[in-house]
Amino acid sequence: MKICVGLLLWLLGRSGVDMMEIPRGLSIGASTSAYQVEGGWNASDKGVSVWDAFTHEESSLIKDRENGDIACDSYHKYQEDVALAKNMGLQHYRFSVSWTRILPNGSPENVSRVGIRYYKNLIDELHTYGIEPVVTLYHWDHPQSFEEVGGWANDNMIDYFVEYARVVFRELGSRVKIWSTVNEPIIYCQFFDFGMNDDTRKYRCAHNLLKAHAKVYHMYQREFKDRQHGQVGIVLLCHNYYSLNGIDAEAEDIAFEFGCGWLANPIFSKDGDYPAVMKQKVAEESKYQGFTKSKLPKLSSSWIEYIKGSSDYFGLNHYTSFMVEQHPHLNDSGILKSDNPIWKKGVSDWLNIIPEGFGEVLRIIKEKYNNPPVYVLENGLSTTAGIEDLDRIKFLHDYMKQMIMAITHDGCNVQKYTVWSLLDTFEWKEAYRNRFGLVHVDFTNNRRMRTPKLSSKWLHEVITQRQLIKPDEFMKQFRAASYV
Ligand SMILES: *[C@@H]1O[C@H](CO)[C@@H](O)[C@H](O)[C@H]1NC(C)=O
Ligand SMILES: *[C@@H]1O[C@H](CO)[C@@H](O)[C@H](O)[C@H]1NC(C)=O
Ligand SMILES: CC(=O)N[C@H]1CO[C@H](CO)[C@@H](O)[C@@H]1O
Repeated sequence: MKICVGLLLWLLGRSGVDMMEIPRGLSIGASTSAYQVEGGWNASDKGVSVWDAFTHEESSLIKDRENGDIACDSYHKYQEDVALAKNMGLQHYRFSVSWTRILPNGSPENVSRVGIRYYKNLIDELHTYGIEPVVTLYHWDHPQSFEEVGGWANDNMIDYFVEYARVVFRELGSRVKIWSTVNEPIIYCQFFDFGMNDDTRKYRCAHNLLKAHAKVYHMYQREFKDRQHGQVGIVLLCHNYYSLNGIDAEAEDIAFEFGCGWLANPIFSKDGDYPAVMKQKVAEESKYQGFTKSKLPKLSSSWIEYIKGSSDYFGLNHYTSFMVEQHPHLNDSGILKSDNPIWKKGVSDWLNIIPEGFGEVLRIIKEKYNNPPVYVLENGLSTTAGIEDLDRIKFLHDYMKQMIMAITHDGCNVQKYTVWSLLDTFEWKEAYRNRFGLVHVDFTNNRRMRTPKLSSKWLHEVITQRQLIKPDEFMKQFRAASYV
């Protein structure tokens, strides 16, 4: 389909349809993560990560027995990725650094020059086109050797992470102004931690990730901030909740605190520490289950002070909402989650499409945490493979509209909006079935050919015109422009 972009712009500009403006200063970008796109799992001296080991050893637990050995092959095709981002007009690009590409055996004394070179090249390429790099240090792919001594349940991981982060800041920090420490720690601990699947370990895992985050934040302030002037934050997944009977606000709040609040409260609240309701409920349930003390580890008062405020922005991933009701002794929260049968879903069964929930979450963050700067670092829809992704355009439009209303009506301090994802990626246990990309990737072919979907053309128009273009308007004008 060949289109005349100039005409499309002209038609849209003239359409006279009342469209919402993109707030001044809101940066729009797209996101990926290392294991999900890079491939090159054994390129050069790269070490083995937990995801390399897991997909190779437990392939039966992954859809189609797939893995990320090649994924989108972004390790070799990063210039193509950046060109796609540039053609879309993206203002920032969020990606993550692979721990084992930088430190093949985990030791900070053994830095891979080839690994560092790869990320320097990628970042330089982004800067060439004026695209701001937003870089996550850890998106779940730590060295397998650390997993073998306990992974995130082992307190030593905290210092391993600090050592790794120091190398990355030293080597790449002059080129990067926005860092994220950890992506969605709770989700990692709840669903992807490879150890025993028990509550005690889950709480310990999150406890150590929280401390590791805070230590890296303070290390940056001490050792790099003066020279590099960057920001360091954390990325949390926050769902929205609606009580099943429509009146149980307590159920909604408990669900929020056991999800988003678990790590947001220690970092962003005025008093710090784990949420009060979480401390209380886990202590009660632990006693009920016969534990001699709470399964939730205690934060000492010095840790509480040290962790409080340890993030320059609130990195938010948001996709979905759930129904909730209280159910004593179900999990520690006493919350039963469900879906409303009338809700539409993405291809991922957890992804209920509820645009209003996005606005709710932004307002809750504003209220609970004193309106911090929010960088939305993931939001998007999974579909099946294909190029004509009208569902995605509608999803992005509807979610962005709620976000813009939260900004303009409610004063929420949202500064970045980032679509997950730039490309179709390896979606963890769902492998290549669930496609979140603005760009289609042909995983059946070794060349991993990339084809921009319709949504990437829509997003390009949104960014260049700074208008939230309505999906039907876009399609009308797009069809008109396609047929000249
Ligand atoms: C790297 O892994 C691929 C499988 O993805 C394998 O075919 C190849 O031999 C490996 N290369 C090295 C150098 O081990
Ligand atoms: C660095 O890597 C080399 C080669 O893999 C290895 O022999 C050496 O022991 C490593 N050094 C440290 C300090 O881990
Ligand atoms: C978050 C969580 O742990 N949810 C669990 C609560 O209990 C039900 C029923 O036992 C599980 O299916 C959920 O996974």
